[in-house]
Amino acid sequence: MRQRKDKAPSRRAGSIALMVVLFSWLGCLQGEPVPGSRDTLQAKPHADTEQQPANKRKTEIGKPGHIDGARALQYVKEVVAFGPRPIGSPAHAKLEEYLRAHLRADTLEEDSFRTATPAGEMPMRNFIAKFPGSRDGIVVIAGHYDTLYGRKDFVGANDGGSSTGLPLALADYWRAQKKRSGYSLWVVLLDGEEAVKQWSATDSVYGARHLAAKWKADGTAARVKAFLLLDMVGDADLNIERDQNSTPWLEDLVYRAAGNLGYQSHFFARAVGMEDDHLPFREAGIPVADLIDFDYGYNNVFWHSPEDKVDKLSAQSLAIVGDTVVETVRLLDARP
Ligand code: 1BN
Ligand code: ZN
Repeated sequence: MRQRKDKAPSRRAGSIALMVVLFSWLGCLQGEPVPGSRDTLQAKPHADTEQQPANKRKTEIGKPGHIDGARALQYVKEVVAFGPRPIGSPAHAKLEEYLRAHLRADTLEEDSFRTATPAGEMPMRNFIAKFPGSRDGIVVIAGHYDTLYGRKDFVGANDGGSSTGLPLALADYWRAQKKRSGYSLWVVLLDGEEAVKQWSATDSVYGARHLAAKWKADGTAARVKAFLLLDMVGDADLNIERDQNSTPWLEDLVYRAAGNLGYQSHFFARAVGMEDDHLPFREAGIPVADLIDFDYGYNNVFWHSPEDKVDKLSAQSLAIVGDTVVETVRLLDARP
């Protein structure tokens, strides 16, 4: 059994002006349910043990029909092996080649653009791999592939690595499915999530802002039924936040999906307000959910730290989030 982490708020997040709103964190420490959460299962940290009824039991990891967490972790390791991958770096360019190679069998769109940053004009590129479905409408699964700018000591296994590796494993899963009867699925690798100087509305989420504006202008935004963002999803001690900047009904659906798989103890024990790649898409009128574990090490101490390395991650966490995404897509497909 794994221990849950202390739920105290991150001082570091506060110091960089992130609005992380913690709800009743003292209550969490006492094992009480978080106000506003959908039920009390999250108060039982180990609800996904073998005592669960069969229909609530944890699904088998890495078996056919489920996301291959070991493969997702292998992708993360390969991505991290390029070294720090900030925009404009040689490692970033190598990673773009790697993404192209892995997604070349799919209908792959590259959204390349140049944009002003505090370090001058920079080239950036989003990748969009498309898996067509029979139903009208699109579900987007996205993550960012850049890492912290200006930090040569930061390899971003979780922050950048997991948000690249898990979407690649999801693409593998949907590619193998051949024919989809639900919505079309678009796996998006976003560039330029990290700030170049200091996180602000104009210095952050460059790729997301560009793609959301493009989709708004060309009518794609109106066809997107849901946008699921994956960021920092590999922590071995997995605690995905309920994000108050995300669309409530979609957050509820994600929680139901996690519950269907017996994973609810890894979801929504606390509520935060995240600023991340999902916000430009929300502004474009798209329902969004940010799946992020912003409790990475005690008090989030590994976040943006040289300690954000592969040894902190697990294949199981990647599989839990991956399976929950697949189940969320199934629930979206089942909606009238
Ligand atoms: C997540 C991972 N984020 C950056 N890397 C978004 C974020 C920005 C989180 C500012 C907290 C503060
Ligand atoms: Zn980051």
